[in-house]
Amino acid sequence: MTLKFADRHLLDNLDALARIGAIEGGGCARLALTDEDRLGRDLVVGWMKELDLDVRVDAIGNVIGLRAGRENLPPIMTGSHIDTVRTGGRYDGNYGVLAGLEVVRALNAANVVTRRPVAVAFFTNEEGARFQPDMMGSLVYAGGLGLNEAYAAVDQDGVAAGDALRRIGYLGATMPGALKPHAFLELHIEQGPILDEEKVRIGVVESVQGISWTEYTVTGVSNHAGTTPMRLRRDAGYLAASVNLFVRKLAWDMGGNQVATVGSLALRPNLINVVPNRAVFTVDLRNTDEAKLKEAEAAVAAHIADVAAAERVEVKSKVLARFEPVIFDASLVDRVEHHAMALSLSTRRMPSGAGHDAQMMQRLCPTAMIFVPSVAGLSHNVKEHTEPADLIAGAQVLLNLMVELAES
Ligand code: HGY
Ligand code: MN
Ligand code: MN
Repeated sequence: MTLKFADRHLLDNLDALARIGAIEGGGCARLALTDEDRLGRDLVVGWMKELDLDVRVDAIGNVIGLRAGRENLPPIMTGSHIDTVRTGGRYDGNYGVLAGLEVVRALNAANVVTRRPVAVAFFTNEEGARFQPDMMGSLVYAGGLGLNEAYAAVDQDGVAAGDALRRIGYLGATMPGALKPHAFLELHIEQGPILDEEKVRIGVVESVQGISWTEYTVTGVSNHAGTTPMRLRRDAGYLAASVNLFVRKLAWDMGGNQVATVGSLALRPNLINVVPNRAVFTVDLRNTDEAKLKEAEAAVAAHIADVAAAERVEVKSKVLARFEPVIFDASLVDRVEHHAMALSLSTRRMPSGAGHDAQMMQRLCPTAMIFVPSVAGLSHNVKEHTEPADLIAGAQVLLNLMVELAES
C-alpha cells in the first residue's frame, strides 16, 4: 500500500514553523523551553489535533500524538525534536516531526486504520544548547535520566529546566516512557556532507557516534597586561586557547571519525588590558569508536593537567553529556534500505555524526533512522538546506515503512 503525499502540506508546514523564532538568513532560534519553543509547540500541537491525533504531554514536556489502530497494541512511533540551536536551520528535527504528521495525513486521507496504533512525537530539548545533556526529553523517556535530575539542569542564567518547562505550560501529566513503542523511526537531515557529495538520495543510518561534552572552569589571576612579565602570569585564557589548539591537532592526528570542538568560551573580565583570571569553555569530542573516544578524552585531560601545572591555574571540569555509540536494530535498518530501493532511490549505509532522539529510543525498542541530504553538509547554520524533492522522498520512505510496520 503506497500512499501518496500531498506535497505542499509538508513544505508549507516547514515554512510556517520556521517563521516562529525566525532569524536573519532564513533560520530559526527556538532554544528549548523558551517562549519561541512554546509557540512552536503550540503550532505543532494544533496540527496534531487537526489530524485527530490524541495528544499527550508528559512530565518532561515530550509531546506524543497517537492515532488508534484496529488493535490496542504498542504503537509504531516516529518523531524528532522542534527545539533548535541559536543559529539553527529550519529542517534539523522539525522535518522528522512534520513528516510524521504527513504519514498521519496520508492514512486519514486514505481512510486506513492500521493494525497497530501510529504515534508522532517531539521530544524536549534534543539540542542541549541551553540545558544539558542533549537529547534530554528522549533520555528521560528511555529511563536514562531521572525527572528531578532533568528539572535541576540550569542554563547560563541560572534558570532551571523544570521551572522553564512549567513556565511555558508543558509540564504534562503522563509519565515519560509510559507508552512503549513497538518500533521507532526518525527521519532527519544528514547535517553532514556525505550524501550531498556522493549524490545519494537516502542515508541508511546504522549507528550514532559516541558523544563527550565537558565544561571546564579555569581560575587564574587577573593582572595588568602591560606591567606583568610573562614569567609571572597565571592566564586562564591561555589554557583555554591551548586546549582549543590541542583538541584540533588531536582530531587531525587521530583521523578516522574523530572530531573535536571548543564551541563555547567565556573569559573574565574579558578586557583588552587585563590578563584573564577566569575562563569557562566546553569541549565536544565524538567518535564512532568508544575506545578511541576514551583515548581522546584521556589525552585532553592529560594536556589540561600539564598546562594547568605550568601556568599555575586551577581547573574544574563538569561532564555535561556522555553517550556511547549506539547501533540501530539491524533488521529495521534493512527495511529502511528496502523501502528506499523500492522507490528507486539511491542509498548508502552510514553512521550519524550528530546525536538524535533515536539513539535513546533504541534503548526501548527496535529503532532506525532515515537521512536525506544536506546541501553542502551545512547544519546548525541558518543556511541549512535540503531540496524539496529530497524532503518528499525521505517522507515517502518513512510512510511506506511505517505502514508496513503498523500492519505487522
Ligand atoms: O549535538 C548534537 O549532535 C545534536 O544536535 N544535539
Ligand atoms: Mn536534530
Ligand atoms: Mn541539532
